[in-house]
Amino acid sequence: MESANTLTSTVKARIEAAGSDTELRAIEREYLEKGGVVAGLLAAVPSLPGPERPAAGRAANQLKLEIAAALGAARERLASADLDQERSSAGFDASLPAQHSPRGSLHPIVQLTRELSDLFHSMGFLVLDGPEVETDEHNFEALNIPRDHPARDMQDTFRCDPEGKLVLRTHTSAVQVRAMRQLKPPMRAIVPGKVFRQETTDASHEHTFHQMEGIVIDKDITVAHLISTMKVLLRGVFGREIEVRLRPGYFPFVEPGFELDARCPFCKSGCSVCKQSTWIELLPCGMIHPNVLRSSGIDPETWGGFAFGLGLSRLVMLRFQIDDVRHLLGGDLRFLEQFS
Ligand code: FA5
Repeated sequence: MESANTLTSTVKARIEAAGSDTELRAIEREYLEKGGVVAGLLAAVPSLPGPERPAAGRAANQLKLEIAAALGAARERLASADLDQERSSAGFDASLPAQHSPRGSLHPIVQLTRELSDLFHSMGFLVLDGPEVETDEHNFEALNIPRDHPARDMQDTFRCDPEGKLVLRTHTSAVQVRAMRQLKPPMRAIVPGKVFRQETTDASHEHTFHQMEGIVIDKDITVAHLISTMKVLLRGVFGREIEVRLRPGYFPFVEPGFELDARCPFCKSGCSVCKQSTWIELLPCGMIHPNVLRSSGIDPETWGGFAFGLGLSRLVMLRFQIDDVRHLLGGDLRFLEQFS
């Protein structure tokens, strides 16, 4: 106890006299760390006569606490002295504006994906994900597009292996198959995601772009359900009712298949966005083909449904009035900073 008491005053005096953090660190190491003075005192306690041990243990622990507190106070004292010195030295101007750290922002594709996910979630849709490297089976075969089917030419494919069993998915429709195999009908889901096609790029075509698949499977589903869901989608994106029309479209995994056009939200009598036609070709869709349901173990006699494949990148372009799809994934900060 005696040595603990003497030590307390010696070490406190040393701490108070210390003029730098390096000196404080040295004291800390000497007294508090493994093999230090306090550890030595504690190790000596068991060798004392029994009745003296509790008080000696307490004194050693008290010493430890007091040294730690004195070190903390000394560090604060040094920090505030540094600040005072900085303030009083020439060149410090408290009236200068503060430096702001640069702020990031959400990519427009992420912004729209989140909005649409919230919208569809509110209608009971799951938001699903799937792999970007896909099997040929999920991307084509199970979607009623067998090998050598001419429809494969509609989507130039990046192949990942010489046998062609793995591909970079050419559309989010591949996840339709995964959803149908893993979930039981009735089901509703959307799948936003990146897709890849080996094609020459221009202002409206990228080799890597985003789509959002939608799939609904239930009893007694009709084209009317499809149209009304698409109208809700467009109202969500453009903030008002948008007129739509269906034209026949061919996709092997839907029957009948459609191309849904939306009345141009930017003009009344024609503009560059709608190529003077007042209609914008927006999303392919259709009623899920019975073969596709069957290939995923769903009985087409009982269940039916619709699917759509929204060109998310193109919708982002329309929504934010972006004139070239290649800006989206170009990584140019001057472009991205406009969406903060
Ligand atoms: C498909 O990918 C079908 N899977 C869509 C589908 C789903 C139909 C469900 C029926 C039922 P398509 O190849 O047309 O279809 O592509 C869909 C959309 O992706 C197009 O309307 C277009 O908006 C967009 N798109 C296609 N190619 C590109 C590209 N190179 N760059 C940017 N967007 C593209």
